[in-house]
Amino acid sequence: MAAKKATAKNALALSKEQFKDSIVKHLRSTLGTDEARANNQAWWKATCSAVNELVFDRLTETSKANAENDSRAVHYLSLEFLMGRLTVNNLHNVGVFDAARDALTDLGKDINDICDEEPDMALGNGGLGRLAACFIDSLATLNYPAVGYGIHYEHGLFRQEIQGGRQIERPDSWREYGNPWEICRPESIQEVPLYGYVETVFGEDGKMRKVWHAGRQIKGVPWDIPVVGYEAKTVNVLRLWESKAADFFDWDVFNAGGYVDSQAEKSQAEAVSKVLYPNDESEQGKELRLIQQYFFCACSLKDIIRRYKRNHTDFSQFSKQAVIQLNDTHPTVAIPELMRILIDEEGLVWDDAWKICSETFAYTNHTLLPEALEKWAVYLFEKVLPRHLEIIYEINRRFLEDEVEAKWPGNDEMKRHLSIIEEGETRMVRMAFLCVVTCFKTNGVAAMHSELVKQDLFPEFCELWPERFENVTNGVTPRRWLLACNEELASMYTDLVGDQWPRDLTLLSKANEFADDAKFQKKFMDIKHTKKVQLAKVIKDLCDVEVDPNAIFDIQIKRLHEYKRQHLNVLHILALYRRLLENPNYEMNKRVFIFGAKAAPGYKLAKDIIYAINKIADKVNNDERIQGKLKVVFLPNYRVTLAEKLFPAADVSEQISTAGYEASGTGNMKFALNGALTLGTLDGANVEIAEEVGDENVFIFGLNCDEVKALKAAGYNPWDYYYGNPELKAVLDWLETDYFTPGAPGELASIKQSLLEGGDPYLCLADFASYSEAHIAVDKMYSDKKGWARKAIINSASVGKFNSDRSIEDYVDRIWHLEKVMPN
Ligand code: OX2
Repeated sequence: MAAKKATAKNALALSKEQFKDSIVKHLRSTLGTDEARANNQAWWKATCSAVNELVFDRLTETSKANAENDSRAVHYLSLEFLMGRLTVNNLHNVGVFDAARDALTDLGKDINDICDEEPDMALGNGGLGRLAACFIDSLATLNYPAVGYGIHYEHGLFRQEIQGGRQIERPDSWREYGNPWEICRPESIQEVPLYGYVETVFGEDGKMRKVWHAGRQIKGVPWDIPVVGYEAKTVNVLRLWESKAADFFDWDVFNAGGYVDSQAEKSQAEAVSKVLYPNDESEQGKELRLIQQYFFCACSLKDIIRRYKRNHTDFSQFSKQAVIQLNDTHPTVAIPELMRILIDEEGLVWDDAWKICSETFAYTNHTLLPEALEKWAVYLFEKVLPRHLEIIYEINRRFLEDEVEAKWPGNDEMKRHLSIIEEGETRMVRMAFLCVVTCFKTNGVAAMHSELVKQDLFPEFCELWPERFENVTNGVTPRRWLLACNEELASMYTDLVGDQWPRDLTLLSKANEFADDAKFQKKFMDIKHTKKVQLAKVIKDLCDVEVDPNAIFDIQIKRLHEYKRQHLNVLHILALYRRLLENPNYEMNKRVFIFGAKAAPGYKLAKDIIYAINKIADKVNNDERIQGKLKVVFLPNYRVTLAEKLFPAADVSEQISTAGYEASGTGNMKFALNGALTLGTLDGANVEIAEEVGDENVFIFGLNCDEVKALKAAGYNPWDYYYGNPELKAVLDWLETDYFTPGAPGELASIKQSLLEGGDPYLCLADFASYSEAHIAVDKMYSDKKGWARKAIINSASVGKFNSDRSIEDYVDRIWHLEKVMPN
């Protein structure tokens, strides 16, 4: 019997024949070509246009329903949305994937080739941006009124090339030849003021007012990306702002004969949405970055207020109608901006404006890393956003004089400690403090992280307002991360539990009953093998390395960062390699270590680690002495599209951050869902994954969070571990030789240096022995085929909790309090 497929039920669904007609029609009338002349790119665009006939209709119906119901909506402000490709996902969500595939087949085209034409929409760095993408998918699927707001970057995250083992950054041009999913909305353009000065004026009534005379204006042009809910009638919008020079400026200067100046004005304005900052979890102290933040917040708030005013004449209902979620501190400047609009433009008094703001904004914290907690120099604020700085000062004054004084009377040290303004040589605005002081809720992204947010990051704020702190554990959309990326496993689950699991992922738990069933195990592991064969081909194509699909595929894919400890993985690989060289009979299953990671362009050590992985791979993969038992692969240009091929093919999921540093992780969830076993520390959501799948089905190693803190407090000395563990010493010393970089000794030495002289801030050496033992346990377990299959099944079947639909329902219950709206 042919495997059943989960496809979205859809009253509007097109038959194969209708789809064919529609594609051909669009080839001709939209793209000006025909079946004979069209290239794959044209076929792809025609396919998208055919889908859009369904999608755009629903978009209109959704916005009509929301307007008619005057429904409360969430506005998700995020500097990053890591959408990846949309075609396959949209086909699935609209419920026409099969029709499209069959139509294209009839037309002589392979749907995979056609969909491969789509560039990734990489408007984000990593987990934070991908989370935003999963969340808007879930919001639409659950029929909640929601708008995602962000920046329409001309260039997304850089394309990574590897040359001579090193990362080279190339510009990403995702929309160079147009993007069929986006709609420009010139009717909703917004003006954004910048720079200038603030004037105090007194009205005829004697009342004081502030007037901001901006020195420059730019305009924000909205581009709407439809967000198609699964099986849902809802199509929400992701509205991304593109910056352009404000028209009148061009003309004034131009008419005065300043052609060159008018061009400069234009390119300065356009620079604002030109590039995504390629930093993950580190502050980027650039004026342009502050302007980016303000630009998209200002445009989005104006848009929200414009929509609100369609049904309201005053602001009394504003916080009932709109909740604004700040995705990390990047959109914090929306807070003083709303205060400014309400007071300076709408004429509200401070207390009323403050009440609205503090009932409207909520804030999600994604990291505890001190370098990622944004601070902006006061002088920069003063220059770019002078009125906003005044407002921040006033928010701070009231907070310190009223709330802090009441709780800790006369305690100036506490005031200094909690002030939104950090005193020092360069005075700074602490954005996270501004969020916590204003927002009605602050949440972390996994249970453990949310506890640390309360205990370590904001303990005094938590004492002041314990009710403001929440947890919402992250999740991932099962539509993209199982249904679309692992067709084979998806069909198997549909056979087992019916076609509703892409909404209710807990249905998969039925597979637990079959975890010991030989036939079920075989089917499950055959699928894993198929996905490994497919990945092996990708590896051959991209890296020219042959890997054996019978080997253990051990994968670490995430941004390159010291706290994520790719270098701990490297040290262990070297130890294994050394064992194999010393003892050719060393018993182990064949193992392929696969990495995918981008390093921030300015992050030297992270780039050195990429270089080390590639150099070690060159050596290991070509060393005949080890008989192919060990392979190392670094896949270039890790991104959503590559991730979709990696998660389904993994046996082992490397989640090895120093405990207490990874807020949640979401890759860990995608791996488990696709049947990989976690090898990880008790960090972030690993803790909850272990709870769900059972401790016996994960490999936990290393220091826990309290032990990390204790070791650091006691004075951690990495040299103790270096001298105490001969194998560790040997592999570290190896890095200083020219073994992996013939003729160039010392090229990999920076890693050793950071781990010894550099103090090993992320405790790689402290965790090495335990990590190495855990790997032995992995290897042993893999030899027990049935035992492994059982664990893989249990993992996949037991992570229903990590559906991003559940995360969204938690946000709705605990923070947003939305009602569903069903479009017609
Ligand atoms: C990431 C966190 O590092 C990761 O742990 C988390 O899963 C993800 O956000 C989504 O919540 N930039 N990226 C993150 O935090 C920041 C800041």
